[in-house]
Amino acid sequence: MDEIDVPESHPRYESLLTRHRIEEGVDLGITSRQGLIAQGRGEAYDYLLGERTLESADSAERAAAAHLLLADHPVLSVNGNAAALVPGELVDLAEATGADLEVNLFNRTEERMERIADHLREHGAEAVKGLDADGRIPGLDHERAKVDADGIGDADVVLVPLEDGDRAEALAEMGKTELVIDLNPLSRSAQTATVPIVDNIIRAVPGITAHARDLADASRAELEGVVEKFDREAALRAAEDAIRSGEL
Ligand code: PTJ
Repeated sequence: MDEIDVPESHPRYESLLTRHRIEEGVDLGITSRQGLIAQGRGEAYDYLLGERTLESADSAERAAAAHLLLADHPVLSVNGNAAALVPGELVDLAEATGADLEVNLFNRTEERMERIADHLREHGAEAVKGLDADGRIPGLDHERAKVDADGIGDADVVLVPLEDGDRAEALAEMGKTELVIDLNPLSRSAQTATVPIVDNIIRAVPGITAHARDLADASRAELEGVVEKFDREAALRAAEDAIRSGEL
């Protein structure tokens, strides 16, 4: 990665690269200004977690990969922060798992929807859903509820990175298996997820892809074994313990 003028050996390289991508996302009209605040909150948790993927998060990433491979219709939901931080990595994950990519925004504007879809296509996405908006998530106000009927509306497994708690809960209530990436283990999104992945999206998405490639030839029984072995309560507890007792 040669996007910033800082050597990869710099101790804060990843954090500086992340900030650069989010700033650029705002400049490109992809990320909302609220996305900058959300990133700041995420960074604080990442700092407390030691800016690393915990063993429990790695297990969650493997379970997420197994869920995506077992799904009839997996969808990766993409918001303005995810699109700025990991566009190519999301395309790779979609390819590795056969998932659809769908733009789904908290602060929805048609302009930002189009820009994010274009940005994903520039990073190799062939089809991007979300623009039809002919489906609704029950129990949410109008703009936030819009989804594609043949995308998230029809999905059995949805990956929702950096999601707002209300919508995460509403999706879970629709009976969908929800895989959440969120650095805050206490957030409602992480608390309601089938698989809470408490890790930076920058590390989590490539982590899930690596597990999906590793599991590509696994049988259904093996994949179901990975899903069953994952303990969401233990993963949430491990992340909270790491934050509370971390050595900085
Ligand atoms: O693009 P939009 O309109 O869909 O808006 C996206 C944001 C993120 C602004 C919107 O969904 C929002 O306001 O989210 P919240 O309620 O601030 O929640 C975001 C969660 O993601 C928080 O719990 C953060 O700790 C977490 N987070 C932020 N950055 C990262 C992160 N988790 C993982 N990796 C990150 N880089």
